[in-house]
Amino acid sequence: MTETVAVIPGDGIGHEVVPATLRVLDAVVDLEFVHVEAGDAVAERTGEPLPEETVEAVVDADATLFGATGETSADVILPLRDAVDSFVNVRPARTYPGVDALRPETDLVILRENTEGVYAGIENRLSEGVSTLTRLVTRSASRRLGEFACDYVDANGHDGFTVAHKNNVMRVTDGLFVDSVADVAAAHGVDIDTQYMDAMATELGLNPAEYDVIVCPNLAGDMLSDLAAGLVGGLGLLPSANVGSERGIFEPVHGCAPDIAGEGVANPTAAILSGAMLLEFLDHDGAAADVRAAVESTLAAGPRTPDLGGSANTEAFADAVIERLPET
Ligand code: GGG
Repeated sequence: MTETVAVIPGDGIGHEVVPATLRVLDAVVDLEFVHVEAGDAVAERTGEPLPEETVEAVVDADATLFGATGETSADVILPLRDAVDSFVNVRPARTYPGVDALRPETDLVILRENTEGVYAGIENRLSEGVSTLTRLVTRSASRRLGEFACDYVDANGHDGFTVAHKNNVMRVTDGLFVDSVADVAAAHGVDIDTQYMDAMATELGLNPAEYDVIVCPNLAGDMLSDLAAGLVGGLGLLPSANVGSERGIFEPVHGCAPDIAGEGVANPTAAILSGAMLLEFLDHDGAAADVRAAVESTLAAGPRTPDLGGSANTEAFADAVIERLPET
């Protein structure tokens, strides 16, 4: 049976990198795409950034390809992650031959808690000059992330993982986070170490090869992955997978990039590699490997987009990837 994929370009360069990715996916696997809207533009038109039909399409689909949203991100991607119970966001960051990277030795994966922390949306304006934000951490979500991390290191041949936290300051919330993840790791016999997330930010810049798999709370994962993007050649290279028990949403780590939106020059690598993660999630491992290999060889030989020093546009890069795919 043909699997269905909900497709949400969102805003800005989402409308450039997502169509390029669909062309690549179309070249390797037969999928049925269900096109739906979300983000700033639909909010401006209708007053609703996340139409009900979009949520339904995402819940009904086997997987979702998401581009990027702008000001309405919190109203779009956070509820969508909840809708498919995606408790972890998998964000690999590595370098590629042909790409000028600040730290070419970087090759790591961030496993970001995806439902809680300061992204749980519990904010209040108490008075004109006072606002509060509640940081939510539960044992169950932290353990679930820990279980995923243990399975992930086993499945991918890693020795263990590093937990990023700040439990010297956020003693109660990150105390619970670290203890819960550590309990699970101990039960699985998986080695872990722990590190303050601010110290990790420095160490990542100086010695990225020290890191393999990083497990962290929600906001830390959002920030550390952007930092990692800076080490490997830019945000145009980082894919991600919001993984739930039965559904997944696959999105480039980058945002909607209003500064270049509409010019057709956005780097679609992150979106295409998110598409490869989507293919793997749907058990099309061979097709996923083909897409990755084609992206790697395109990055190595060119053409490349302007963010990587080239002059190719989004479509030309996608064409070059498609040309490098095996004949079907
Ligand atoms: N595709 C990435 C995107 O739309 N990013 C906007 C953003 O700020 N997302 C917040 C998040 O990833 O939690």
